[in-house]
Amino acid sequence: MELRSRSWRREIFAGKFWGMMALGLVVGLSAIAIACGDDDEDNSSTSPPATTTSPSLGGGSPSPAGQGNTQQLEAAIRDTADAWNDGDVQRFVSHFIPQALQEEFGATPEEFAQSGAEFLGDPPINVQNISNARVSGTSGTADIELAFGNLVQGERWAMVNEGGTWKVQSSESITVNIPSGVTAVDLGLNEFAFVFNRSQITDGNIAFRVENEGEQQHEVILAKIPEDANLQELIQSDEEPEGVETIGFYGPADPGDTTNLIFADDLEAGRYALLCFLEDEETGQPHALLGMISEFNIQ
Ligand SMILES: [Cu+2]
Repeated sequence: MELRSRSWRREIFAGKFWGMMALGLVVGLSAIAIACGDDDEDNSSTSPPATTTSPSLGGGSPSPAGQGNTQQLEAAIRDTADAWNDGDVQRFVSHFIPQALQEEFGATPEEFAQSGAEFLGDPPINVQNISNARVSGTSGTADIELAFGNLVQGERWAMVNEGGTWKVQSSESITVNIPSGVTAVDLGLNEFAFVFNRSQITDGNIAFRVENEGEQQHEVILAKIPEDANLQELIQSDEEPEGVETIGFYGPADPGDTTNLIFADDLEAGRYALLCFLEDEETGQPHALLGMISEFNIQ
């Protein structure tokens, strides 16, 4: 069988979701040993977002002490998201060192400027929370909870202050806890199935607690699909099928990897598919065609 199913996914994820993957939501970037917080007092693991006094934002040179600069760091993080949402390529790019842009987007600043305008701002990024912001000299880190469209993601950014501008140096995914009151649905990934208890899904107020229980890498693509769609036909479609909306994405996940798929807003009523298109290590077949495909309904 011709394995065409990847093409529309590639199209989606090479285009619209390229930025999402690149932002470190998916790829486990080699985490630069992040400033480990033995350099100042502002590093309790339970510390809330820093509330230290701060000099005015956007000031020229960084202060040597670091104390108080967390607000500049946080402002830069929010400005990065704003630039994305505004479609302001130059401003967005200005918040990354070239190496980070290369690692996370596979592009030089020039290449990014040429190709970036297409997908910037779609979907919008909403910074929901910044915590554990720390600054030491010209280095900083922060844990960021952001909604990329409807998908909530946790990221840890390592940043560097260059000439008064805080720039992303590297990022890695971190797990966001499922809020209380949200139904946590365990979702196991293995060869070759999505394993979950469909009866747990009674409404759209859910989150998935994902674990790769298998021996191969897997991914989760959550897509809203038309009520009358033929799922088997759909995954073999050459083109991005009409009416398919990708809601969430995770992977590739190594065996044993876990994450939470959390949604900013309840999932709308409708029909949803879970898909994995990674290729079987033995046959090269996409997992979806080997059975790693499932669906559920939200009333
Ligand atoms: Cu798989």
